[in-house]
Amino acid sequence: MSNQQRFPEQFLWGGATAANQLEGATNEGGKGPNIADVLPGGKQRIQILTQPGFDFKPDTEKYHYPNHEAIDFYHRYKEDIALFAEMGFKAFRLSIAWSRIFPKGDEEEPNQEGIDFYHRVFDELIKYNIEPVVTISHYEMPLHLVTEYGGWRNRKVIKFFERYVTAIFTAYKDKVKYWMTFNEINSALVMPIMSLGFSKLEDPKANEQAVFQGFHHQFVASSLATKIGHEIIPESEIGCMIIYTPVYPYDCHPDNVLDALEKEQLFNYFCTDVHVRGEYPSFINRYFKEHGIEVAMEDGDLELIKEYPVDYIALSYYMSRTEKADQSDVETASGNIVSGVKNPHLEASDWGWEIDPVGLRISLKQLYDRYQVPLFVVENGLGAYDKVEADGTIQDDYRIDYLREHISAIGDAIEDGVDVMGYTSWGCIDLVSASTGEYSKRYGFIYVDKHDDGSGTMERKKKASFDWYKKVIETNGEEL
Ligand code: BGP
Repeated sequence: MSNQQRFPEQFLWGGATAANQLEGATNEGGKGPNIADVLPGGKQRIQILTQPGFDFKPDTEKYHYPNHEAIDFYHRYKEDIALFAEMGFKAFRLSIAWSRIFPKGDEEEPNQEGIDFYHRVFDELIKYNIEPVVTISHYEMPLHLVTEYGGWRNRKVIKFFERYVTAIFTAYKDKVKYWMTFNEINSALVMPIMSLGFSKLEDPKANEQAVFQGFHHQFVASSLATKIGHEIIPESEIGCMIIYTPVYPYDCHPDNVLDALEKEQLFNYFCTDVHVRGEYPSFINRYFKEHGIEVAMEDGDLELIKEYPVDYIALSYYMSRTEKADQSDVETASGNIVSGVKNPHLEASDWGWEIDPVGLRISLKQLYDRYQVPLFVVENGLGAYDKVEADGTIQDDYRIDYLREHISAIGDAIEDGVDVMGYTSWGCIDLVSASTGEYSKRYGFIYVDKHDDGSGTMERKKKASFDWYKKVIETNGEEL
């Protein structure tokens, strides 16, 4: 397939990860526990993420989420980065674990050992001309801020976050240009525990009140990060990060079209409108009124949000979503992150995530039409069960097919006039899954010999997709 010169010269090809799913070494280097450290893997995890009223009493002894070990990037980063360099990565997205820098979250001074660790990682990336792309907060709130402060519901957390971003911008000002504030900020609408640091509340009304209050604090915090980041690193680019799932109406019945539009406004555009336009969108007023939500704000909050919008939008894209106002007569798409109804035109992954490459082109066009700021696809990929063959190879053709179609859709969007900065596929090296807390849902070009029962050597092996992606980068997306 030829896609000659569809991708710009400086396109940031690479892969994406998050500290809690990658590093392990949970108790090393002075790191404190964070929210991800105390979430167990398997069925119990999904309940904790989504079930209202889960009695959240973290017990670090009882809960053993595999991120205690994850894939041990903390000790093996040199080997892993050398493999990324071999694939020709131009960029590597990683997150900084807040609790490595501020172990409890509310200290005055940062933990030097934590600062030093990321210096070593960034130096290693720079050695190979790989641009670090840093998520400031990726589902990793220090546990103390969760248990003692109630997470982002508490306005005091803004101050702690301000200290954290000041410390990391200052430390890494000569090494990191690309930053993003909160991973998948809008995901709190379905699972607040990961990003806002509290379990879904039993009473839906109280839950929504808490979520939107948490959002407001994060919006203020994000604007402060943009302000401080630009002061300390004038050439920095600081983005927001959302999970984008275009919402399709089930059919052309006007009620269904309106229903899909409203769900899209709330899930896809509420957070980005505030982050990019610097204003709460007018559609939210009616929603707040009908749901009895009153967001407490302080003087100067709205001015700050207006003055310091983000520079670009980073997005994760895994699936589209189909909605119908009355869902009583249709099958639901229960595997999707936000369920909706089953789309009869789409296949799904082994975990029920509906696969829709055209949806990625639609997403990019929709976002660019609305905001006219650069877009960065920082997550996309296929979670699958991989098999090591008798000869030691891993033939993940299904992953290559998935990625080829999605990258091609980005090429189409670029030809449509959309400004796309780069593509970092999710889990470029196998790591722990965020939703299942297990190793068996694999995304990587690099296989890691580690299994859900705790067995495995952690040995790294190249999958068939490794050479394929290397070629994609080498030809700047011409050969897919
Ligand atoms: C996103 C998260 C990632 C990641 C990815 C894949 O929602 O930002 O942390 O894990 O999804 O999801 P999962 O690991 O659940 O398959």
